[in-house]
Amino acid sequence: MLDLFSEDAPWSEPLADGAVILRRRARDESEALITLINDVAAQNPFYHRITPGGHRMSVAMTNCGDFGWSSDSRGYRYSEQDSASGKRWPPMPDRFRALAVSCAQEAGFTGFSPDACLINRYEPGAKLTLHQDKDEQDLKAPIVSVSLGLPAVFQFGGFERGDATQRVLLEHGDVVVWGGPSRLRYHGILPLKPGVHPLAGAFRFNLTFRRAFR
Ligand code: MD3
Ligand code: FE
Repeated sequence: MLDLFSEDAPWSEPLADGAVILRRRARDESEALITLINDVAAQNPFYHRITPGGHRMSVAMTNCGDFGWSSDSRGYRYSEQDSASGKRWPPMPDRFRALAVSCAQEAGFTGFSPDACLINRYEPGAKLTLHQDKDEQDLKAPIVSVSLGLPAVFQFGGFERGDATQRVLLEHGDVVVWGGPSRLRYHGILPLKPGVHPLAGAFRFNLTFRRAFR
């Protein structure tokens, strides 16, 4: 049916200089995206990485694309292989790339060409403490993040760990584009509340599309 009232259509919310939330932007294709996540995970399973400090991360991760981000006792890095299995990462599905590129474009970033997609899986209680994403070579390229499944409270701060933070709820289908001056802001995810999502079950998934190497 034609959506005459468009209360159902995606909308955008500016968050900070260089950062915009495209609310529900991925909702209509979310079922296909979750199927593709499961396909990737069937090849390179979600895994709770160990930080260089020796802690097991509460978020489980896998990747697709030419490069994937992971950590082990030796440190954090982007690499062509999954250090857990020694296998290459599965290719980035065309549908993933197309979504990331068009969302970046809608946010004003032309020419985005992601070479890495990190896939995070949150279970109840899983969190990501405040951090910066700065392992990428080209900090002029934005990061595009896609939230699927259970909602989570996202925290975003300033350019130093101790700066004040804002809290924003990220829900199923929300896309956030981070670039320009926001690219190096501290950010994190508060512990996930338990729940059941009709498409994602007891989980929250987050895709982050990145340009790791020039
Ligand atoms: C702000 N992921 O994977 S997405 C990460 O929901 C990460 O799983 C979170 O932080 C998640 O590194 C947050 C939103 C996000 C992603 C990257 C950013 C916000 C960002 C990079 C710079 C500034
Ligand atoms: Fe991050």
